[in-house]
Amino acid sequence: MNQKFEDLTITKDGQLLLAKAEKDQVETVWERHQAQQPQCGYCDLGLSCRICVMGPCRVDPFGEGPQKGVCGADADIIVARNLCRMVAAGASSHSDHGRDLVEVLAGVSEGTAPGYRIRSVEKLQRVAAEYGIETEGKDPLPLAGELAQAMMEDYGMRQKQIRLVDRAPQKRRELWQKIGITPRGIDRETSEMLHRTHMGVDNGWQSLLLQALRNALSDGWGGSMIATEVSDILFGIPAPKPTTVNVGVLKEDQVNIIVHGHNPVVSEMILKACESPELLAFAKEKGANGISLSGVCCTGNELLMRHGVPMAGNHLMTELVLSTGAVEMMLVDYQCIMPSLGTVAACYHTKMISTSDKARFPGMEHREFHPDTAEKMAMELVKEAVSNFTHRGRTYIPVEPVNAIGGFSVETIIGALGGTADPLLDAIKAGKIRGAVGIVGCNNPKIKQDYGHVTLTKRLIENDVLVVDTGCVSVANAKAGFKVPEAIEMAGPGLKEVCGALGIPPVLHLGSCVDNVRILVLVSALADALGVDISDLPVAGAAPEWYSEKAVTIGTYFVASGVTTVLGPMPPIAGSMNVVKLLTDGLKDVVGATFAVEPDPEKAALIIRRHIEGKRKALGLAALDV
Ligand code: BF8
Ligand code: SF4
Repeated sequence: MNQKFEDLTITKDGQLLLAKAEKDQVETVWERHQAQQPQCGYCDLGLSCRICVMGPCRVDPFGEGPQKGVCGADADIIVARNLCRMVAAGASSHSDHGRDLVEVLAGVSEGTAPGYRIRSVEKLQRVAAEYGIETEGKDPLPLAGELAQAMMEDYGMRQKQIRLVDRAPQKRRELWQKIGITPRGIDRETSEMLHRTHMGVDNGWQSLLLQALRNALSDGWGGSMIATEVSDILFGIPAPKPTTVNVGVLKEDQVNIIVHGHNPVVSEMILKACESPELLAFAKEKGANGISLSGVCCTGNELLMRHGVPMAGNHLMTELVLSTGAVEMMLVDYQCIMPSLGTVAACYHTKMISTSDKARFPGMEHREFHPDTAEKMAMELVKEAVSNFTHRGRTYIPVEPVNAIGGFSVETIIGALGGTADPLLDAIKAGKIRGAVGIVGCNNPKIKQDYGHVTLTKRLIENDVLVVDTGCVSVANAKAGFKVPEAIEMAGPGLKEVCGALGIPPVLHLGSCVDNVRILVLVSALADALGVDISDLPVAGAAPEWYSEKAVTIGTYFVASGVTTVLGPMPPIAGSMNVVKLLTDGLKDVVGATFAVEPDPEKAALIIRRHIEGKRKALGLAALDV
């Protein structure tokens, strides 16, 4: 590897473990990324198409070679179709995750999911009421069954509109209605998106992109929102709790188990097994001082939010945590799990377990979790992890963990404000807080790991912009020390005063990627309190290091909901200036928000601050010249 590790990641644990991986001859994502250079220019511009077998086709961006595919599709159609299919894939991933949770909710109601229960009856009743279900005098279990059925209907096509769209401000709902993008069934929108991008169906690049907005909304206000709400019902509404982050959370003297993936259906059962007295005693027998569970990626965020379970790292750390040699077992479910992990683990004693019937990986043992047997399966697997402790070789845990606080659900944020959003609004009106930004998304080897997230966050909070984050950003920001109350010292004077009075950090951890819907709920509450639309608020979204199709969908539902969003890496659309112009400018006249692309986080911070001050001015609030 000829790049300096400091050029690849800003994190100390990442740099030190890259050196260790090199010594151990473990190949990493960065090396494979380098080996792929130069990546295909046609694909990068979105100008290649392999939708049908008259192709594959490509359009020459320099105007010298072919300008149309075999079927006659031009650059605009090809670029739009490719992007639309990314949105459909992202929406289906989140929504399928939500569906798995709804099935567990139904199982709890029927008594066929013994390890699970209703942890938040209050939220169950609240969400059931939103679905128009009579809650008065009903026991939680039958109520859970009715809610699960109603949510399943949301996935189908019987309705004109999915239920939770009603949470959006009235003006936004009217706008969606007017332009015809109110999401109907969750699966329906994804299925229609795939239909419309089949050869010979929708060949209007604008109408295709409008359907992409509707498809993304079916995720944001549908599949993902259901995933978050049902997770809260089954596992509890998150509340602030202390935790620790980075590779230093691994313990030399304990059995280390890592959960990776997204759905808390698996990780919650593993946590329960790790706490069982029987297995803790077994760990002692094997010479370990306990069982230490930690997470990577979003299922880790789910556990961190609700239980304060530590986080070993974000997306680009998932291979490197294994090269500590200190992990007895890693359990994965689905999404963002590199198929390289089994090969990395084979260099150490780590056991790799795949758990989902829909996700298999090379070099992993497949042990399927189902709601009826999950509890038992978790006990068996944790026992195997403990037994593996005696096979451990030399370990390398090169850093001390960093403290952080997670668990900021909308409920706790409003609670911390004294029951209404008013104090936050007052602080925004007074200019102590200029606005709020949701920084979301992944790591991507195209960008120095965590540099985009941490730099953007730093610049925003020092300029009195409140930051909320999710997914892999939230881990980056926690590692950087932004998530302890003392971090207000890094904030501007106004934000420092407000957060100091509330005893909260200037950067609030809102959860996993499906939890981006908490941001939608929060901005809706702010818009309602002000009597305006979401697009009028001094808020923005950002995804400085995104890589996944899910991130495209999230960005799209943010924008369709009225939140202007700045992307770091350029999506594969530059082959069509029409598509680029529509997404970065034209959408303003359609949904009141746009995308922007700026890989340099210093410049992205300026774009966002200008946007926020512009919105303040339009609301009649004091605005700064940025
Ligand atoms: O859903 S932020 S790398 S882990 S896609 Fe994946 Fe991106 Fe991380 Fe979670 Ni979200
Ligand atoms: Fe080529 Fe058209 Fe087929 Fe795409 S759909 S591969 S552009 S013929």
